[in-house]
Amino acid sequence: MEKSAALRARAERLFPGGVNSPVRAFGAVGGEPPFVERAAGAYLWDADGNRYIDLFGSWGPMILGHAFPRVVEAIREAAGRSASYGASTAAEGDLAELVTATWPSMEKLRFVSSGTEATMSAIRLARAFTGRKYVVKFEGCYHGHADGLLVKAGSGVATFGIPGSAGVPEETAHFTLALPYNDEAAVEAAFAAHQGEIACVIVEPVVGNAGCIPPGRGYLQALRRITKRQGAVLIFDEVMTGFRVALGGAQELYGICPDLTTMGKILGGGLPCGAFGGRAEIMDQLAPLGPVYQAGTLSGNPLAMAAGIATVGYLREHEAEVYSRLEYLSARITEGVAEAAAAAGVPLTVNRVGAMFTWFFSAEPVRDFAGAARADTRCFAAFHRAMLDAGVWLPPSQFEAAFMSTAHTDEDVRATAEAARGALAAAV
Ligand code: KE4
Repeated sequence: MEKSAALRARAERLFPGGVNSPVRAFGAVGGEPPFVERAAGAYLWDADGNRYIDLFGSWGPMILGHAFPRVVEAIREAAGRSASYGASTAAEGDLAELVTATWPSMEKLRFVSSGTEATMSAIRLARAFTGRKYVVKFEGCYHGHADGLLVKAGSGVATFGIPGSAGVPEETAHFTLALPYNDEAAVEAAFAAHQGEIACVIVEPVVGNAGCIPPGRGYLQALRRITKRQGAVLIFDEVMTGFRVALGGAQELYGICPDLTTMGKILGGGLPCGAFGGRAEIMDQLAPLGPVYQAGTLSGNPLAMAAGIATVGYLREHEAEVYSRLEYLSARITEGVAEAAAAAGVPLTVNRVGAMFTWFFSAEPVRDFAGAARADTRCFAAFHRAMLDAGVWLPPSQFEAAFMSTAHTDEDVRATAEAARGALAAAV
């Protein structure tokens, strides 16, 4: 690990914490994060030549595996025509049509360069459309790092949010209500306490950022019913679930039509790309048509569009094969580790929706953030380190989702279960 160590030493001189995104620093699991030099298919190689089975897939985008030939070729071809123009292109419409063809709620959309931009813009739009200020989010859901979304729950479910990060003014957090997930009564109470004041409800329809937490039966339907009755905008944050849990995302899986949807990750095939979209009457409030300003130098970037068209195009052309393979592999890999945990007498709860899942070190079911927080994070950290040493790279936090790709194989499933048997012995 000497090359990674040298790279880390330099990185720590250049970047706060040596990283360009905090979770990469392994703060939640300890140990020294390897520096990745290349990846192909289901595997990462670090600067010292060690190979890892990749179970976090760049936090979701790499659903076809790394360096998927059709995606690489599309990026290469687009790059030869320049990386960016700052002008409109056919490619933006080509990717948008792939989206609208499989996401009927997306009557109109706009591309941005990250999930954070997508959610930040969708909320501004919802506030303008409704003329209201308050935003409801849920504990354990992460929607990027815009100020108003870095908010923790206040004392009661209907009380105002408190800053979840330094630098977020109380005045900003005041307008965000952070409620418990999977709790319909809490949403009713918030609307009762803030009649006519709540602009939108933003939700991860399947939570990935507390670890994977599926919606309870009828929960998403309740959010749709309540927001419709209250005249509030329902925003599905499908940055992670989009094209992941189904080609049409969680809204296809659970049969819900949100007013706005945010996307990212898989949409750009690994390049910087996000989008927000939904009802045309809401989207048409955006400049230059309407009064809501939103903009981006690299929005609709030609290389991101090319990677997205190649990725989403492949998913559409091979939908049945892709999602049945992801379901098969994800079921087998989660069961394999669960069996190893049972054999080792280690309490483990598996939450999974399609090819996103989490092994919670908890004997209890995990249905909300409070449940996730009861997991044994020390045990998870020991498990993570032992799995990494055994060549399996899990997301470095109990509160993150793991992801499979179509490039993973039965051998990867077997090797992961074998590594888990050893790692679980180390974890207890
Ligand atoms: P980005 O700004 O990181 O592209 O997207 C923010 C975002 C929005 N919505 C959801 C549901 C998300 O999961 C994310 C970002 N996810 C994290 C992983 N949990 C990104 C990894 C990181 O922060 O480094």
